[in-house]
Amino acid sequence: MKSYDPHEIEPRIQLQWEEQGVNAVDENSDKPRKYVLEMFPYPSGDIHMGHVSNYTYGDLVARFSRMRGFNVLHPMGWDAFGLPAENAAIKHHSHPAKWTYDNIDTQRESFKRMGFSYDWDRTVVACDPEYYRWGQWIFLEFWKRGLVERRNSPVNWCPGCQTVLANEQVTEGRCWRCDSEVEKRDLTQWYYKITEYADQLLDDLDQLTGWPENVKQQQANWIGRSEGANVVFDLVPLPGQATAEPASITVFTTRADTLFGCSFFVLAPEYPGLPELVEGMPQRDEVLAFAEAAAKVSAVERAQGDREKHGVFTGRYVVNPVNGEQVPVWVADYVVADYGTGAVMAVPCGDQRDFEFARKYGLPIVPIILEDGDPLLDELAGEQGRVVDSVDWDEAMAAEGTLVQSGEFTGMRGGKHSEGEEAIVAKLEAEGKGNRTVEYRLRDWLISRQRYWGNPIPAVHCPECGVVPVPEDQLPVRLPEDIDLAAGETLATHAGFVNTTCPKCGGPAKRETDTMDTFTCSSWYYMRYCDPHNVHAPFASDRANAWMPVDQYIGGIEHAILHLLYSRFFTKVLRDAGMLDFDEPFTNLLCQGMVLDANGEVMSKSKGNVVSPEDMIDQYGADAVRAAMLFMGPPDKEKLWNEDGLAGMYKFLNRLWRIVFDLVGKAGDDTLFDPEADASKAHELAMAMKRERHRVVGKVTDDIERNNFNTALAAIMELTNATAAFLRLRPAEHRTQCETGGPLCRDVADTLVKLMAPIAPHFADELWQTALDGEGSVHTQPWPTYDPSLAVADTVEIAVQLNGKVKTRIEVPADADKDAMVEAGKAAISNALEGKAIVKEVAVPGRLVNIVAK
Ligand code: ANZ
Ligand code: ZN
Repeated sequence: MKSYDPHEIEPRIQLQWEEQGVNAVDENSDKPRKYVLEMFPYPSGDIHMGHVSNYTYGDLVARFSRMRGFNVLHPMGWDAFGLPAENAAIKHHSHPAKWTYDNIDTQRESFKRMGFSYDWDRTVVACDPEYYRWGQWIFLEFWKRGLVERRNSPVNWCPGCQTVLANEQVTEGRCWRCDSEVEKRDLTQWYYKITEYADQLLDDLDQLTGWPENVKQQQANWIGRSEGANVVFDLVPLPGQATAEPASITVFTTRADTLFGCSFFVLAPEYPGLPELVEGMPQRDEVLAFAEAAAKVSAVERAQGDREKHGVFTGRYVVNPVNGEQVPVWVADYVVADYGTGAVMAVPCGDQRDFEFARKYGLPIVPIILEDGDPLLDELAGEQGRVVDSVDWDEAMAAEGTLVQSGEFTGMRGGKHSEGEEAIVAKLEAEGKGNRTVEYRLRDWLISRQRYWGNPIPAVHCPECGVVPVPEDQLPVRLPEDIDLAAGETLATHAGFVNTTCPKCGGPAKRETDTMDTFTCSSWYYMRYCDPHNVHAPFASDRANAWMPVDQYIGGIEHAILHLLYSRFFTKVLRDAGMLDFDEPFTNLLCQGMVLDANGEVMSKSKGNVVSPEDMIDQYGADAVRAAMLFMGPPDKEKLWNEDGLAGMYKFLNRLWRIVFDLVGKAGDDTLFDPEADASKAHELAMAMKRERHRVVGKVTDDIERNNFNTALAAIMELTNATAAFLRLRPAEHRTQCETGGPLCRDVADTLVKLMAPIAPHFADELWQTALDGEGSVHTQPWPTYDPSLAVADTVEIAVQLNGKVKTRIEVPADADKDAMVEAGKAAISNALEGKAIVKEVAVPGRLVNIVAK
């Protein structure tokens, strides 16, 4: 037996895989297809432990699926546009392409060292003109479909990255990438109209039964569909004014049922009609100064409930349409401009934000909805008009209850979608004072970026024809290679790029110099993998429809909103364009948990606690690293990386290596025991091993199908232990006169090697080829089958008690009923029972028999 040497085995086996093409997809195979995909990485250079876990999970699923008889598509590529490349180029006076492709080379080597089974022939690189060309083509397709728009609006500007950001890329007022405070600027930008798909993106979440609930919840919250009503409040004209200039203000509310409790009105600081509203008022200067200062507070911060709220009174009043009451109009920083109408009917009784604001500024809190059991309910019983106009509560009322002091609606249930809400909206509609409507939190996707290293937006600005799309046959619009970013050159200053002719009139024109958000590249790369060399289209529909949707997608939870939402959007648009015949791109989604250091801290360069996968491979080999990662815990949970676990796994592999050789040595020996007939200790241990073999294959199969990789490996260890217990017997004990033990040993060896193949692929292949003398690669072998009826023990050991004291232990058939157990128990202690009268017989299946006798 040779010893286990991963450093010798792994590179050699990797070469074999390449030569034999075991990872290549066969488009003509008639096996059922399976698409296993991990999110493609940004080529940042060295791989980290997060890559190791994510891609090890995917590789395990891919290898398992191949052995299960699937034709597996398992590709890899690079999300290669983006700022870090540009920044590195500026720093080193080089070109972003060089940095990017160097990093891709490094990363590809690391992935190969890890033994990941990608079909490298299908690689997609986002900055390759052959790929981004089709991203431009898709942009034009979106444009044709009315889903592209250029508009001027306040946008998020990151001073650090010197570019605009999508709403989704701003967290708590800061840039998702560089953490700079984001500013609002008015700019003309390009948008994808994702809001047109808001309903579908929300409703189709129901189809995604293979997605984690929390991801679906985050998407639903982000889309934020709210069903409610617009309600019109007339403005009270100023004294001496014939009519108010804006005659009314409309609000969006989900709680029209609370209208009788509206005691003031709040406008967002950016509310468009605000300057006119306060023109000529004594409050004018104060209001406008407040609005200017408050506008700086980001929408996200304003939406945070726990922020201190500020506001000023405008001096103006509006009329409540249900009771004619005049309510004061305020401006406050807790109302956002781009939701609903930017105006709110404040109901401090029912809304906590309004409640806090009312408390702070001494505005009335009128009780109009009460929880069941509230003592005020009795006091107000039957009163339609207002009796109580203030309360001393600590917080706003619960969301549902009974309406009080609400005119004809008094006594009805109140709440979202309640009886009261419906009745009041019906009345408003009848009087022309309101209408049902739906609001979304989702905004159109701002896709233009003022950076070089991205996919150029294929448009031309012509003084005669306006904004003109670049014709398809002129794609791709290539990024110029001769650019000196370090010298401050940009696409906009690159004369060779900017100056062009108009595709429509042929006159002199300027190219669009914005590039697309890199999330556009990652929104369809998985479609390109299905047909990566197509030169006529992004992909052929029949290829994409044959492989997709992706059966198992694996990636980080940080993509719960952005990437997954955008990909779902692209899928639906391309489906509507007739290119795809399914609604959702990813059937099953696994979001991996972070890999932390041994103390539970995030690994980072600044903390100096980064564990290098390359170092670990140098010491223990890739298979041990893979297995240790899998064993560290459930894939969707956080994992604490520690090297002891890795060292332990390396030991396990060594042990298993010897066991497999040992088993094979016994397999050839036809003088072994007879596992079916022999009653020796050897027989017992052999039967236990055989049971474990069937049980464990069943468990590993189920576990991997449910992505429980750590428990699958734990089960393999249990089979290993059962095998070791058998092998530990002295050789003489194995030998009896029979011939059936050999095949069992051979079968267990074979099984162990195949079960390990998706986990430690080089290790298993080497054992397959040497110890087991197998044909070709283990990765082209079928997955072991099992017989559940052989997985259960046929006897169990039970305790036999006399008056509660254990007298002896006996074996009974595992399926023995209570009577049989009692009979066997009585027989086993018949001596002790002699001369006694039996009072009671108790049997606990699988555990014990107790005889009570006097
Ligand atoms: C009156 C009311 C009474 C409200 C009550 C709530 C509770 P969702 O469910 O998130 O859609 N609102 C409307 N526009 C707003 C804006 N631009 N900025 C801040 N808040 C705004 O929230 C809808 C509710 O948010 C609306 O219903 C409105 O307050 C507030 F007991 O109207 B409600
Ligand atoms: Zn023109």
